[in-house]
Amino acid sequence: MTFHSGYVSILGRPNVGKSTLLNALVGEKLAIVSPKPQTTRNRVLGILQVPSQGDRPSGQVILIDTPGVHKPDSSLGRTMMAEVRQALAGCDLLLLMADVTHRFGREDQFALEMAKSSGTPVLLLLNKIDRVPKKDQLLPIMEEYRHRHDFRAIIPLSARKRQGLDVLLETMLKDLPEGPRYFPEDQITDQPLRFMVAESIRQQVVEATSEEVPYATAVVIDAFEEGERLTRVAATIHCEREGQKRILVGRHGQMLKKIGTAARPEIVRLVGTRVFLELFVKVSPQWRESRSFLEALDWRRQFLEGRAE
Ligand SMILES: Nc1nc2c(ncn2[C@@H]2O[C@H](COP(=O)(O)OP(=O)(O)OP(=O)(O)O)[C@@H](O)[C@H]2O)c(=O)[nH]1
Ligand SMILES: [Mg+2]
Repeated sequence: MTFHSGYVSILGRPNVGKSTLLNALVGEKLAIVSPKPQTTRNRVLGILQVPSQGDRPSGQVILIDTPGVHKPDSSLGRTMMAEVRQALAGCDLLLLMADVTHRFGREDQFALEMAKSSGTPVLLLLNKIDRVPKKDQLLPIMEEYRHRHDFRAIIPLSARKRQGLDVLLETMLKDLPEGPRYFPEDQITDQPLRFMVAESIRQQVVEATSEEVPYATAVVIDAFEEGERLTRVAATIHCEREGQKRILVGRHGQMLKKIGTAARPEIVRLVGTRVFLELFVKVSPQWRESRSFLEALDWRRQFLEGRAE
């Protein structure tokens, strides 16, 4: 039996459900999901081991979730778009995702153009079909897309309800070349644990706050000490203004406490020990424009620098 493998990047405008799809396919929460757009800020790799089934060959699919395609208005936004371009470079297959409950807009067009100019085969995923009462409503949407690009296939699905995932899996495997197993069989991501812990905290910040606060916050792990039975984590939630800090701390520190309490179970699950979690809030004016701050947030860069030492 042949073994198919390769890198598959998920591309689309913010909020279409890219991270939801990554998590659904891998079966683990690897990426933050939120109803607020521009949640994902960096490439998130998820590794799928696929056993053979019927005609379907076995293989390994290396999925890359990317930030939503948008016109950036900050250095953070430009860094996010650079992450998207890096995910497109050298991948074997693209999954262009659209939200069927939304009209095709400027950002969809932008994503489509990126997909076209990459020269990589593209599968079009029409997501959120659970929100479409009659399935024949999908036909005109599919027809419209057919005129936009010569897609390898068009697959309606619901990432949230896990509908259409088998068809997607089978199509991906067929479209990927024969190749090696790139990662060990038991590996599901390349993200370091401490970054996943930071993201668990950011998920709760995004959920608990509104308006500009989710966009103006970043989580940095200051200390991460893994013991056999207890892991000590100290993290700082950076924001840009005093007013945001007041919101994040809350009256008598209640908001910060709420964020910590909500993040803890996931952190416990991730590290597999008891957790001592300390959270701080700091105003770092205009961190979204600071190159050094953005570089410090980039775990891939830290990893390489750590190795070089
Ligand atoms: N009804 C429905 N909602 C979905 C589906 N997939 C995702 N969502 C919701 O859509 C919202 C955005 O999902 P994400 O997975 O965070 O979207 P994303 O494309 O990763 O967004 P960015 O990271 O901001 O680019 C969340 O509220 C999800 O729960 C789906 O199949 N059906
Ligand atoms: Mg996302």
